[in-house]
Amino acid sequence: MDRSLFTIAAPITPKGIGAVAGIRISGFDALEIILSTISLPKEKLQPGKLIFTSFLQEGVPIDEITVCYRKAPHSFTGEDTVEIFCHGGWMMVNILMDQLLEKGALYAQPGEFSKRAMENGKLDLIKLEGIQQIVQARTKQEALLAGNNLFGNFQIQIQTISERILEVKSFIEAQISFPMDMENETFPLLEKLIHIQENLRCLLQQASQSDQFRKGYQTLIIGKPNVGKSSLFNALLGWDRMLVSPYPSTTHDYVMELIDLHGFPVYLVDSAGYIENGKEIDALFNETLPGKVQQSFLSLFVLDAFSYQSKDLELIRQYPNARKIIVINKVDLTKEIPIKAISKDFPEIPILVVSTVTKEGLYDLMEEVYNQIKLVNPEKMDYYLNERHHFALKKCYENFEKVIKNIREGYYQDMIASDIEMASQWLEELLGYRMQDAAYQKIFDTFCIGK
Ligand SMILES: Nc1nc2c(ncn2[C@@H]2O[C@H](COP(=O)(O)OP(=O)(O)O)[C@@H](O)[C@H]2O)c(=O)[nH]1
Ligand SMILES: [Mg+2]
Repeated sequence: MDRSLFTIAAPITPKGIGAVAGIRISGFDALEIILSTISLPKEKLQPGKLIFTSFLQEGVPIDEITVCYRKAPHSFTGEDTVEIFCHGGWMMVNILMDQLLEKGALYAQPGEFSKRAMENGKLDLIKLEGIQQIVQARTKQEALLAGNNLFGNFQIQIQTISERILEVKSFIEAQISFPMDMENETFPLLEKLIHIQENLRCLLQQASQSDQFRKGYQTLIIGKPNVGKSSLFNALLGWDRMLVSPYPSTTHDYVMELIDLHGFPVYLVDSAGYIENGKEIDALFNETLPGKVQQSFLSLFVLDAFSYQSKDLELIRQYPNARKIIVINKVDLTKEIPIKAISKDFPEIPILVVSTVTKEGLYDLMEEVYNQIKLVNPEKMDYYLNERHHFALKKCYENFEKVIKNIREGYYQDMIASDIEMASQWLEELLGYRMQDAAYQKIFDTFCIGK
């Protein structure tokens, strides 16, 4: 069945309780369908105007709604589109949807509105992915970064690089075709190539930062039983997520929650207490711990200031390569804080002194976590790139490296021309000019209904 011949409809607001809910209808029959369900004549539905009216079921008004008609091609999808806003909650939306389907609309599939928008030239691939990133944003900063992708700056940057590549490609091709004519040309080929390579390198750096941002900054809290890991977890989270008790081994699992740290998504993970020769369940936990530390961005090693013994540092020594912070907790209980001895053993590791009871030091601890994040994000993120962008950029860069190496080593022309061609094809792929239908479909499949 060719769905593009049909008019589609779907809720565009999430399932749940809210003052207002929206439905979008798009396609050739959108206007006719809506006119058969409202108490307004056609001439009242002026394009682009929000009109107040009633929704009818068998001629009886069942809800007050607003309707906005957009005439093709001046709509999100480029087709005739009607958006209606009824009262919220999910039930009225369902009743209205039933009516629209009965009048001939098909229930839109995930991403189907966006797909039509692309097919009608209303959206390009990068913008489409930007919308998806906004919808899925976990922090304000993420939404703002994703928002940048709507306004074409990234496309302009890629197009500029593409044009520069085309310029050097034309030069090399001319050298192949008309070697005599080109002998006296003073084209700074290598200089231009290096400049393009530098642009690509900066974008790759942005792509790596974006990858880490998307993954989030997993921050694992570890230490012996009863040092106050769960108390710290709750305190940093701002609510009592974990059970806290004076009995050792209250926590027996990894528990993760998301926090927004100056716009960065930080996944805080509480864990069980580390016991070296404990019961079976402790052994089980110990087995999983190295993997967990390795996949975490950062580990907070918690010590108890009151019961501190130098052998508590053993656990820290087991992970020489992990990014870490030492947290000395319960400083409300003692004035003798072993900070000097510890910093002598671990001069490189930041040490923070806190109390989850008085809350002292907690702000500084979060600022130190933020410092660690900044260390891996040295540059301002201008673009928020996804895995697809990263892959295409990497491929383009690799081909480019080959080009420069071959030119430096004196290989010339045919081989170089073909690598340059590959590099420019990867940029076209990035902009979506060369994508196969299946690859497109994979992107739409990740969309929610109504988008
Ligand atoms: N005095 C004091 N007690 C604390 C502090 N943090 C945690 N505790 C107590 O230490 C005990 C163990 O805490 P918990 O968070 O369950 O430790 P965990 O086993 O490491 O998760 C509980 O009785 C907490 O109330 C602190 O900063 N000061
Ligand atoms: Mg605990």
